[in-house]
Amino acid sequence: MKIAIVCYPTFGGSGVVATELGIGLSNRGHEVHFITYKQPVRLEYLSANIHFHEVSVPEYPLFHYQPYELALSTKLVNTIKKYDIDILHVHYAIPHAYAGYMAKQMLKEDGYHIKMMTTLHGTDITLVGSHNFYKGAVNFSINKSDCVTSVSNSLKIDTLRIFDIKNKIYVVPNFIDFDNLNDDVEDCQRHTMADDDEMIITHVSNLRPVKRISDVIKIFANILKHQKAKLIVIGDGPDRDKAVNVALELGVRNQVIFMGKSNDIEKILCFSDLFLLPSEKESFGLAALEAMAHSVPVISTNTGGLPEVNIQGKSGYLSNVGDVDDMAKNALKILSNPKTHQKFKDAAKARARDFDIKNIIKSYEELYKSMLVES
Ligand code: GMT
Repeated sequence: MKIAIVCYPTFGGSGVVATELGIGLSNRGHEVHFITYKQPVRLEYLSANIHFHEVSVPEYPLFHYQPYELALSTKLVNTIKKYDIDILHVHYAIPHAYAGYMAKQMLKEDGYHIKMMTTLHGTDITLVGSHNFYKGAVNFSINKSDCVTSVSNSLKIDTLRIFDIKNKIYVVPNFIDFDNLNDDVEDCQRHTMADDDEMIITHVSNLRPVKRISDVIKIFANILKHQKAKLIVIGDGPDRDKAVNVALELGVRNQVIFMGKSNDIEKILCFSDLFLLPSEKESFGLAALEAMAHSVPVISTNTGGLPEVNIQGKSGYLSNVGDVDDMAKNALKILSNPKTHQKFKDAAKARARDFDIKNIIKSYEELYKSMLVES
């Protein structure tokens, strides 16, 4: 099939999922066209089967906001026609489903009927999309999609609760490409980060308020009362300064390493002992799944789709949002004994294997095929 993928090309989870899916589809012989404003961060190479089409938005001083949706719709129409695309797959409803619908309508005028799948990722529904400023347009464009998927059952339930959705929502979870996982322990540079007697605790996110980065620091400070450790924070965002201040207030600043945005998360995960994800909301928690794939147990909240990924008492533990004492207690339970730690590490990896791309990608292919069969 010829598949056009629209996504955010940045470090966010939805862009990572869309990019890995496109690479996976191309490995299975499909022709994949990424259409977005920048080459996606995880798309390191282009090949005969993977193409990238940049959406440019010229600056014009009359506009307070440059009309990205118009540029995207136009680019979609031109690319779909030029490459005879079969399926348009948009990731993150805002504004991609809306621009995709406009492209569909424009193409219809020329007798070209493209099928559009919209994959809902989380904040497009629970945070941004539910806002009254956007809700009508998001609701409309989800209903106008030929197929709608969500990355967890929890997100599906949220979508049906928040919006008035007429079409079926298929749950297709996020995944890990184990064949391309860089899990080579010889690469591990643990000694560069921590002393031999220190545990390495990791958090990866965009440091937005929904991630509750202050809780990450508080949990870590509680752990430090009983266990020598370092905290590595990967990613950047609006709450970084707040996190630095909390670390200073709690007297743990010297034990926290802020690494900023990184394309080398695997290198950190390979020597991480524990992963913290105390989010307020999380439709799936791809960062937690990636940690588990590297045998890192997860301490998370029990919000949204996290219980569909992290299994209580096996791959890690789940607590109520904000209960930093419980999260620290659970972390120490895992770390206090090497045998227990190893048991959790093995279970985390085993659980992550349930999300192997080899199984998940087939669900997308089946849905694409069924869309093409419908007239
Ligand atoms: O977590 C974020 O803020 C980024 C956001 C995104 O859209 O890139 O992540 C969402 O999609 C990811 C991929 O499907 C999910 O793993 C995250 O749980 C989800 N984030 C939230 O629901 C807050």
